Amino acid sequence: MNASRTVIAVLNGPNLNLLGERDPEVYGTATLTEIEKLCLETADRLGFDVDFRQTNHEGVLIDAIHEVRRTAAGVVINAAALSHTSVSVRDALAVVDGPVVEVHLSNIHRREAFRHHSFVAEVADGIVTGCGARGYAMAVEHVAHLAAEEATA
Ligand code: CA2
Repeated sequence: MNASRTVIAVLNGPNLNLLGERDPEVYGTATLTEIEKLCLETADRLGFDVDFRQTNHEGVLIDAIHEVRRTAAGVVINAAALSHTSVSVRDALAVVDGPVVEVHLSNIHRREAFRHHSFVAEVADGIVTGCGARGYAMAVEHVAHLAAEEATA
């Protein structure tokens, strides 16, 4: 495997820093720090490091995607509400070298109609939605699987 691509980037969008504070029936009780720990443990088991970030700003999220797009083994992204609105985030993800897996804590298809469409989904290799915090572990595992597959192809 290419040594410069052993980091999985886990990128989080607006308001996810508030997890654990409100709406546990929708988003569960885990805080973002607990989700980061889960990602680190999952990735570590599979031989990957994690670069875990959260921002409330669209441009900062796009800059983060640009920063990791050539160096990360793959990207797990919960763009939060930007998933449903941002063509810019979608376009940035479209030029990521490695696999991209979209994750949502809640099942976006069981919620309001405006959450049913995701621009991110159009450029994602996979989507995990409605599996709570565990969905992040599943997404990290799938990115690791796809990245390892790519490295041996
Ligand atoms: O289910 C998800 O993971 C979402 O990406 C979460 C976003 C929402 O806009 C998406 O439709 C689905 C919202 C994240 C905000 O999280 C909060 C957590 C606690 C309190 C307030 C907001």
